[in-house]
Amino acid sequence: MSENNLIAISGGIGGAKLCYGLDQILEPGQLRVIANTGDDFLYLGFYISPDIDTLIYTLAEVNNKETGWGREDETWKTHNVLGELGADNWFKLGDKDLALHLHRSKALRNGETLTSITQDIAERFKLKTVILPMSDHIIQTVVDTDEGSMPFQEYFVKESTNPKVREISFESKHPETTKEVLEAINDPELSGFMIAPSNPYLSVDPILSIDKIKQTIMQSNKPRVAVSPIIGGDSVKGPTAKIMEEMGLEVNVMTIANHYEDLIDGLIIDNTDEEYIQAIESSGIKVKVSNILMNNNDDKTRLAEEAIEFLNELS
Ligand code: FO1
Repeated sequence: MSENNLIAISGGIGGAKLCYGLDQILEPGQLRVIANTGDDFLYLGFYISPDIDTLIYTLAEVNNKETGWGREDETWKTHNVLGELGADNWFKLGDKDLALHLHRSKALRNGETLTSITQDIAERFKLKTVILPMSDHIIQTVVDTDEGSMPFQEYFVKESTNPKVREISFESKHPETTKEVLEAINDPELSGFMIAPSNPYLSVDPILSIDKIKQTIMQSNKPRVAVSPIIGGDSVKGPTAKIMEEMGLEVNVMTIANHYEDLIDGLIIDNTDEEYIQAIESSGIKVKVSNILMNNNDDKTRLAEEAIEFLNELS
């Protein structure tokens, strides 16, 4: 795999699984992940960046395999005492996870950028992949629902995704990316882009909402492949299918193809969705069919290998 230098565009849990597979088979430094930070928020005075942390914990193999977020072998003493004190504890921070939040929040208060502290933490976890926050500024995903407009984590965790989604927007005073992201996209050695099977509306769109990122990717002549987050008319995990229904979209891989239509050259869909091959290909997107459900680490590396092969076929 020595000739492959990839950029993955990813949110948290689902996307991190493919990034894990890619990380396993690529050489150090060959994978750079542009990570969604639209879910970031301030909580108990800490700067929380869930997708970055899920990516770091997953690639470092210290993630909680059941929840997909947070760390394995976690303890919850601080979380429980916060409850006893009547403080906010709707967003669960484990004790080990809290240490990372103390460290990152202090660095940010001292003027470090999210990019530099993320790089530092990734090195401490001995990652060979580079994790690049989409921005060093706050770009907040706001979910407009039948119960009002709310920041992403209130919708996702506090309200358990129960409100019905009407619209999703991204709010920022500085909707700018970083020089590190632009250098990665413009790297002449880059082989292509991989859009991970993250929620297109909540995890990938915040990244593409930054004009400079979208434009620079569109100007690149490197191939772009997405892995579908929808299998057999449902999401693998998380609320993607529910949100699609609420926004009046048909829950199938054709909708995913249409959503990414001007962005991607190829889409990897599941065997169970074979019936959509012709319709997707007639929209100008090449299709690869595979088993895209990632239940274990072998599934992740196999899918990553197939995705790289497909990307190389399209170049
Ligand atoms: N998700 C939950 O459903 N409940 C939680 O209490 C929770 C805590 C949490 C703490 C740290 C972290 O990095 C992620 C956490 N998540 C939690 C997951 C997270 O909010 C979402 O999965 C992502 O933002 C969606 O990509």
